[in-house]
Amino acid sequence: MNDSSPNCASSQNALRAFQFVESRICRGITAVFLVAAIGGIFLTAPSASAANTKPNVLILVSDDQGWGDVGYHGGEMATPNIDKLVEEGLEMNRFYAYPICTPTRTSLLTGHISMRHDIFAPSQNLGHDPQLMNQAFKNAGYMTMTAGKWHLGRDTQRDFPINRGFDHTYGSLNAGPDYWTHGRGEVKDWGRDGRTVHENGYATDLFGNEISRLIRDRDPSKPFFSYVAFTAPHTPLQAPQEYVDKYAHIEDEDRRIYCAMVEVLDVAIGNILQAVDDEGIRDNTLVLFFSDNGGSAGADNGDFRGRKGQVYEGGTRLPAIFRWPGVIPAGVRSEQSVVVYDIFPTFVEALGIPTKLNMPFDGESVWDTLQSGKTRSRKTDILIGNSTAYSVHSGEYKLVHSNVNKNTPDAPAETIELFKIYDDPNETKDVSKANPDVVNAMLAKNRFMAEMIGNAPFRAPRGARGGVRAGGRLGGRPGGPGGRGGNAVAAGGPGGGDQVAAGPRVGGAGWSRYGGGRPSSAPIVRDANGNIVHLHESIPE
Ligand SMILES: [Ca+2]
Repeated sequence: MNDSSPNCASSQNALRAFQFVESRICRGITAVFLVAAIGGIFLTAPSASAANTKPNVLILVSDDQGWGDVGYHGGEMATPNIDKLVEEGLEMNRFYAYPICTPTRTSLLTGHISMRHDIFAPSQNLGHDPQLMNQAFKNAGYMTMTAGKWHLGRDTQRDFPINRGFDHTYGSLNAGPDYWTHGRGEVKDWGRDGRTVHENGYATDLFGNEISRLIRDRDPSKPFFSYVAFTAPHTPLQAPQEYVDKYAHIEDEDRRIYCAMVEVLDVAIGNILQAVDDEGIRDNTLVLFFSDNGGSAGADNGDFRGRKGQVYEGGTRLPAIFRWPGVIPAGVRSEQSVVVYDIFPTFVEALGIPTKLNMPFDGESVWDTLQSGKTRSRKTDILIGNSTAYSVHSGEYKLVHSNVNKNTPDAPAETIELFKIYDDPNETKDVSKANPDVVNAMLAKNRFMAEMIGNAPFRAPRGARGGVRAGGRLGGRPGGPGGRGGNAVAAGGPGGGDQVAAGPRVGGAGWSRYGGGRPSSAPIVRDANGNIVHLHESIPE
C-alpha cells in the first residue's frame, strides 16, 4: 500500500498556506491596534489572541444524509447554513465515504481502509492501537472535543472517546439514540466526559449548543480540534413539531419528518458557525462538512443507484464542503475524487501536525487540490467496502465486486460489474464484458479486499421501516432480509442494525492490519435496588 506521508513539496505548500494566513493575521492585528490607538481605547481582543494559534479544525458530520438532501443539490428542505458553506468554500462533487456509519468513522479518524481494523459493519469496536486524528492534534497542543455519537466501541471504559484523545465529549456511545429520551428503551445513552447526564432537549440542538459553548468558553491561546458527529437525520425519524409542520405539504410521512430533521441539523450547524464568527476565528478555522453515508429511511440519494449499506454511488457519493477563507477557494466546485480516509493525511499536511502511526496512511493528501480547486489524477485507488462487497475507483473505471463473503449462508454467486463512472454516474451500464483486461487488472491489484471481506463474519441484515427516494427505485415499506426495497441487494444489505452474527475471526489475509472489529453489546444492568444503571456507568473498566 502507499505511504502518503507529506513530502517536501507538499510541506512547502503547507508552509505557504501558513505564511499566507500569518500575513493576514498580522494585517488583522495591526488593524486592531490602529483602531485601538485612534480610538484611545484598550481592546481585550480575543480575536487577536485566538488568531495567533495554529488554525482550528471543525469537522461536521451528518448521519445518513443523502446526496439530494441538501439545498444546494435541489433538496426540498431548507439548509441555508450548509448552502452558505458552499458559497464560502470548496464544494466537493466527488467525495466518497463508506456506505455505513462505523467504517466511515474508522476511516475518518485513522486514515485507513476500515477493513484494516476488521471493521465491516456498524457498531464494531475499533480497538486502541491506531493513533486517531484527534490524538495527533491533541499531541500537537490542540484542545480536542467531540459531540454526537461515537459508535467506535463501548466494551470497556477504555473505548470511550474521553479515553481516546478527546478533552471534552458529549453525546451517545451507540448509534440512533432517541432524539428526546437520549437512549434506547430504558437505558439512557447520553454522557458528558464519560458520565451519564440527564438533560432535556432535542439531540441535534443539544449537540450544536454543546460545541458552540465549548468554542466560546475555550482557552483562546490554544487551537481546537472539534469533531461533531451529528446523529441526524439517522433513524429514529423524530423532529420538533414546528419543523415538521413546515413540511406539511409532503405526503410521505418519513420524508416529511426527515426534511424537518435536516433543517434542524442545518440550524445547529449555523449555531456552531456563528460561535466561530463571534469569536473572530473564521479565517483561522478549517471547516469540513460531509455526510457519513448515503441515505435510508426518508432520504433522497438523487439519481444515484443504491442506498445506505451498498457500495454503489447512492451509498457512498456524498455531499461535502471544505472552507478556510483565504486559503481554500470560495464558491468553487471541485471535481477531485476524494475518499474519507484522505482527510487525516490531508489535514496533517495542511496544518503541519506530527503523527505517530503504526501503519502508513491508506489515504493520500489532497491538500494541493483543496488549495487550487483543480483536479489531478489520484496516486491511489479509492477502496470502499461493506461485509459482503467492495468497490474500486481507478481513474475512469469503477469496479463493484459483490457477494464475496464466504460466510454468508446460501450466498448468491459472486458478481462483478464495471462502470465508466464519469460517463455513467448512475451505474446503469455494466461494461465488464467489453473490458476483461481492465477487470482482471483491478481484481488482481485489489485481491486483498476480496480476501478480507471473504473471511469476514457474516452479518445478518435486518428489515427496517421506510425506503429511500432514489429515483423511485427504492420506495416502499419493509424489505426483508437482504434489502429494504429489492434493488441490487448483491452489493450488501442494510446497515442499520446492531447484531453481528457469530462467525470466524478474520485471519490470514496476507496483509497487515490491527486487530479490532469486536462486536459490541449493551446489556441492561441494574443496581442492588433494581434501578437501571445507564450505559456509560454500566460498562466495565
Ligand atoms: Ca450513517
